[in-house]
Amino acid sequence: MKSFLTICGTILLTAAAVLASFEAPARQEKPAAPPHDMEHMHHGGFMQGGMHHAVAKGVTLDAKVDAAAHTVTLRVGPMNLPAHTSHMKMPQPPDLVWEVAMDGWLLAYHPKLVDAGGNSVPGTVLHHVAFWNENRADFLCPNKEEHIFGAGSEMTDWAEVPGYGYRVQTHDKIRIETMMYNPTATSYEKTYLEVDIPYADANVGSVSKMIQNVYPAWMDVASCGDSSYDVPAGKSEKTGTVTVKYDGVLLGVGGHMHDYGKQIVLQDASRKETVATLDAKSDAQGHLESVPVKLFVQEGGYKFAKGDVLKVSATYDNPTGKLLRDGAMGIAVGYFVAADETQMAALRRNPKPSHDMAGMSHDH
Ligand SMILES: [Cu+2]
Repeated sequence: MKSFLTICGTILLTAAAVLASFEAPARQEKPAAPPHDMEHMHHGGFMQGGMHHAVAKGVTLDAKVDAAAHTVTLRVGPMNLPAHTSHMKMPQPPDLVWEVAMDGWLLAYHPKLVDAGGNSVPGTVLHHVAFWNENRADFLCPNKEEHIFGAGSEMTDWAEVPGYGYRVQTHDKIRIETMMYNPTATSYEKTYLEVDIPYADANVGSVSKMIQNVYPAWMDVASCGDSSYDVPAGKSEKTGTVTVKYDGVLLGVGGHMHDYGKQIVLQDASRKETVATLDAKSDAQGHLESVPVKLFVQEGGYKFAKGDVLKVSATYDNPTGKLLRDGAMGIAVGYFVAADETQMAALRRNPKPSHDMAGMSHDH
């Protein structure tokens, strides 16, 4: 299993994280496709490649609330994962929706893979998982839904940042996109993805009153488009910008890249300052192991002003000698705290009428 991105057992590892599929539902076309393909329409990159995933049968979402422990455990499965199967060949779980049953804050996300007997399964078989709040627009890229959590095979653990949480309301619909693969020589039967989510209840106690809202900030070299892009052979760099529309602070920043990723740099171009330079860790073959996290919590956060243009760049060094189609992503990921919380209320959207068309019916 690849390394976990936990920071020396301390509090902070912000959102930092390294995520996974950030292909947002940015595709706006409404193609007439057979129903079994619909779940993946919003994976723009895949569609562009003219490729379709088969949908795995019998995969469901179970949400178990442990009220005493204040933890929700989401469980996606069972999934059968034959050895040596690419993500394109693997039948994939459909998009599944978790309807939130509490009013409060999600504080952390702890993903793991297990088999039916509860034994752990290596994270290498998770291509990515992504959670999207269908009831809210992203504050940087309002054409996308709010992307609240993601992880790839590095199984990034999003640790709690004490005093901060992601606000949810009863009936919020969180769409869960899961993509599996199995590059290993071992087949795994009846695999489950579990994500433990500690939460705080808004209706209980004084503690919850001290929690500040965070907004996940995905600062992508693809700006507000599809996150996947082609990476050429050899060294390459891709740069994008995104404009901050609210005053506030960034609590910390991590990054998400794919194999052969080298570095992510986040700059505030308006201020001509480098916010963070994150050097990826890879194994000898260039397979990505982790991207570090830089925290600003101690200093009260890194200040962003409304109108600031953020510049993100990602460098890759692809040793395969060929272009890797949709092989790269470059995203700086952090938690944003708004100076004026009331402005953020405008990001709330009306729920979609139906989930049969997940990813297709976004009203951009
Ligand atoms: Cu990715």
